[in-house]
Amino acid sequence: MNKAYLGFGSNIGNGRLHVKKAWQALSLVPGVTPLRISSFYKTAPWGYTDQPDFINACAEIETSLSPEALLGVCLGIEAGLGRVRAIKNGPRVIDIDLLLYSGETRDTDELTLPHPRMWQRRFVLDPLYEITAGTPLGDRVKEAIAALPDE
Ligand code: PH2
Ligand code: MG
Ligand code: MG
Repeated sequence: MNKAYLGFGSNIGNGRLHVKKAWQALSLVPGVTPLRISSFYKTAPWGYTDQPDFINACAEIETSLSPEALLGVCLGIEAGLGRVRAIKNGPRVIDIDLLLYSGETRDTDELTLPHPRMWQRRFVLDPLYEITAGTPLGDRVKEAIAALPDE
């Protein structure tokens, strides 16, 4: 069994509902055991700023799926919830990012592990800290939060 961390984001329609639905859908996937999800954070858009605020959350799962298979599952759930890819970093019904997968690293066109931008994004680090505080990963997340520039 492998432990993986996922990041959720939504800023079209009812973001809380979309994150909840994505989490429910994941829990139904054979080979995925949901462990915990953070509370929901309302965050200002990073990158392309002319878009609505996001709802963000992070979750911890246990899985027997490979990182590539898990990514495929996440993309399938995004599509099932109606995600259409238009503008880079633009508005989305649901984004499910594979942040960390045990100690695995990847650097392919399909998948980069750990997620290349996670250590710089408060909208990832705050919810991730909530579910990892008191663990070695939580210590790394806390350090990364402390290193973020002031807003
Ligand atoms: N995701 C992005 C780009 N910008 N900003 C916030 N607040 N939350 C996100 O999840 C987010 C973003 C690309 O994935
Ligand atoms: Mg993302
Ligand atoms: Mg994504």
